[in-house]
Amino acid sequence: MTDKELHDIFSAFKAEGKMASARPFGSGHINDTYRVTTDAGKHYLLQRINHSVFRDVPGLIDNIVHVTDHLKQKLGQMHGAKSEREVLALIAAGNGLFFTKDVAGNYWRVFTFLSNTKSYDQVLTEKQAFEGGKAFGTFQALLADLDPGLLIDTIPNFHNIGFRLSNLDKAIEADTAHRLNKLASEIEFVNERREAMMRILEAGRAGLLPERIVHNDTKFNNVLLDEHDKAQCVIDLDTVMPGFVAYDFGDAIRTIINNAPEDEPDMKLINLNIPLFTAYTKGYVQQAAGFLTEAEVNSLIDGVLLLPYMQGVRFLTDYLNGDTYFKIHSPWHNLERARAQFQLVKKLEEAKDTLNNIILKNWQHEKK
Ligand code: ADP
Ligand code: GN1
Ligand code: MG
Repeated sequence: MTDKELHDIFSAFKAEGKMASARPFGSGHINDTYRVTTDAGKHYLLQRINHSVFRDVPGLIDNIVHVTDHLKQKLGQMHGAKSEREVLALIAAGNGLFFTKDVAGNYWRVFTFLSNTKSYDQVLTEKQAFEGGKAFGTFQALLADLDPGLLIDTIPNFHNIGFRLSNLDKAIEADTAHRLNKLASEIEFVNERREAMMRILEAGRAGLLPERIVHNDTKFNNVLLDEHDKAQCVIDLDTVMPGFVAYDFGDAIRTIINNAPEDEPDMKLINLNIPLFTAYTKGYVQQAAGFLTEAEVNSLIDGVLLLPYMQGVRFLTDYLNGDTYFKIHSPWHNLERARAQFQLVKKLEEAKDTLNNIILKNWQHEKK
């Protein structure tokens, strides 16, 4: 995008001042994000919403309005909370809506920029992990009384592993990008675990796990910490919709417990960091103990195994489809990502009992 184009798009929003500069920001795989500074010295976050991923952008924006209004109202009742720093705030466009459409048909939105915050692709300290757990636990707790009927499914079947596996099967069948050869071991890895990975879905279908409003994209760079590494704001609300708490727990752990980045090509470097796992679990359980059922607590470990597995399946599918979904930095990026996720699953399988004991110990401690 040129500065002129960004300037024109930004001027559709009721921000303070005109765009003085814009620079690409963050490392998200889906939306295009820019940090805008205005001639009035204010900072904003301008985003092009990926509408091939999110098919109903007005519905998605409505979801965010419902969720952020509810969070603001709840925080308003809490002593010491600062809702303007702890909840994302959309800026209205001149059309009265919270988004605008450019001449090419792309959707854009603007949030106030939360200054003096950091988002980490990789967690470095137990304090960060603990604060992340607190942030996502509080997020779920505050939304526990929002009517799920108000929200649309922004991506239907988002964490439905049956759906994700059937998409992989279709991609294998079509082999559009002619990449199927050399993937035998990855496909075998997936196949060996198909049934085991259905546990959460089956428990949900049997009515054993409640559907709640959850975040659905809790990788660690979707929580902002302040300059002292205290939790400040949960961001990236595009996938907030009904789901199971184990999905949020598992997706967060996927990025926290891994000593290496999500796309680490060297398998030897993919190791588990148990202290970071323990710290996240402690922060999460502290905030969530008030609403979690025993069945949900027992499902968290299944989420820890499922989410990296499902993420690997999604990366592998995208690789086979010729990289149509996730942003990539090399032609083999999605394959490297898939392999790294499967390696993480192997490590998690080995440590499953240890991890579950940590979850249960923290839960018992909070219930006392
Ligand atoms: P994506 O869906 O592409 O991941 P995000 O909404 O997560 O997009 O935004 C990308 C990055 O921009 C985040 O990881 C974070 O670093 C930063 N970010 C997002 N919203 C804000 C905000 N309101 N203030 C400051 N930084 C933000
Ligand atoms: C995407 O948007 P971002 O980068 O926070 C993806 C998540 C994946 C993640 C993997 C809407 O998240 O589901 O877990 O990449 N978001 C969507 O890094 O598909
Ligand atoms: Mg993000």
